[in-house]
Amino acid sequence: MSWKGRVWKSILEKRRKSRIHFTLIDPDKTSPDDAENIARIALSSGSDYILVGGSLGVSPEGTDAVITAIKKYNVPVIIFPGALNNVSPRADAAFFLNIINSDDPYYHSIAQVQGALIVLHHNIEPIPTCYVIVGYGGTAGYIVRARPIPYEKPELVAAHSLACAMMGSKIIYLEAGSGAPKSVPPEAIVYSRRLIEKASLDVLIIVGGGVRSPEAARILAQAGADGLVTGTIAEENPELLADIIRAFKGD
Ligand code: 1GP
Repeated sequence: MSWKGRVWKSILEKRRKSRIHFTLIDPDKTSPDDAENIARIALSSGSDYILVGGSLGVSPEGTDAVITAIKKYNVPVIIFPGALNNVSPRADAAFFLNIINSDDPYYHSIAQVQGALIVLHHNIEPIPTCYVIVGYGGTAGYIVRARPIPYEKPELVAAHSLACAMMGSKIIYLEAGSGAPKSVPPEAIVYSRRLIEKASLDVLIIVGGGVRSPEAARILAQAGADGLVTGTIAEENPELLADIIRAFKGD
């Protein structure tokens, strides 16, 4: 079954019932066989969507092969592009990114202009997403020339989130970077939510990077995150994934 054109609607429907978990698979680090295995574990652990993307070494062929393997399961696959070579016609949807704290104009307009035509021609559902890089930032932060917002400045994260919401993003993705030593601070979510509600705007806040324990996931949920993205844990400690998802969803 194709999810094309129905992914955003399904995210909203799912959120009405529960918080949402996304499993990130990096086609550079994961073979198609491993991707299929991770997707199976993720879905049986309660994950809702598979994100596919990476910042380095990702080829169009590798992305296609990984998505084809995941598509054995009836799960929406969303591209989370590190670059245009992540955009695959096999994907159902794409986080169409505005990297709000990149210092590089390429990531504010040219990448979107180039990507828009590819997304349209491949009939991929675009989900306008504002990407806010906090603290560690990781490889993604380095590659996109982000100026990561210090962990100690949650009010600055919130000001970015408010701007994202005012510019019409449907999702705000607060990113500490894959493998970050600590996740985005919970205050950043609390303050973001407060400002966005004050402005009477409606946007989902998802958070990712460095979440390795149920306790860390619970703290982010209690702070008001709508969605959690994890990547590394499914590769390194898949037996922990179900507990992390349960803690985040509050089941
Ligand atoms: C990276 O936020 C994601 O974009 C996932 O990070 O690999 O640390 O779970 P982890």
